[in-house]
Amino acid sequence: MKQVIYQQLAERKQAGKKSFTVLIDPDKVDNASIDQLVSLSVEAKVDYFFLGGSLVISSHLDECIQQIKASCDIPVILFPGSPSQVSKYADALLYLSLISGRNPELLIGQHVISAPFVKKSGLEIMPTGYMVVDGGAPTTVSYISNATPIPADKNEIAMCTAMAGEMLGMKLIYMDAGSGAKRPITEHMIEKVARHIEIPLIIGGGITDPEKAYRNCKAGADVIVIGNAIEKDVSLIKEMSAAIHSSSLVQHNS
Ligand code: 1GP
Repeated sequence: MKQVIYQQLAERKQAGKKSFTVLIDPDKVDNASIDQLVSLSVEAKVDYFFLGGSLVISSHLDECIQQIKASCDIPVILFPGSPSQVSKYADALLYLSLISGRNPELLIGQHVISAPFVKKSGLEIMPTGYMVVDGGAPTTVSYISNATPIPADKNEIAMCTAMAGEMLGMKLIYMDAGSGAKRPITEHMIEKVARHIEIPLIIGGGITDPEKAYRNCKAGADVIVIGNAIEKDVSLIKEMSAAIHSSSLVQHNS
């Protein structure tokens, strides 16, 4: 199986380089906004695009990806809320298992149903332990997943969940307070988890200012995902990127 993007993520982690990911919700973009987003992202040296969401209503996922791929080299990684959000036009797929929840459908059930289709897609598959953390208000992901999020102050639960995910063979851990979370994940929790796993740690949900993104990286996040704040103000891309990359332990040239 392909491991090109994962290899790059792992190497970046090894080198202390932090990565910035812009989350694109296909429901919230059109041709013109994609063009603008892509050109600002190229300029700001965004590392990855995540595409998807807990609930996607529109049906232009393939077209969105093709439009992005036609105008830049930034890898497009699917972040699917359901198997219907798999597109062969992307570069890779976060193969998410909701390890913070106890809903068997999102731990393994939907994977079984979609396995032949996912395999046939030819996408690079990245097994990802997905952990939803309470962000202060119900988010789409917490409602749709029908699973209790990890309480925001239970750092040990987060740590043990991430450790279990890594030992089960997950290649990435993604801790998410949910899109538009009122309270993003604390640095204490990030630190606790980062100290106990060796695989790359992705953090997202409710990050709205560059200082918070910077602090998250310093606490141990390897990849920062931002969606909502950029939807509201696309010009934030530049500042966010600068903050995240400046937190790298080494010079960020790529
Ligand atoms: C949500 O982690 C992502 O799943 C990003 O969250 O939209 O709040 O930036 P925001």
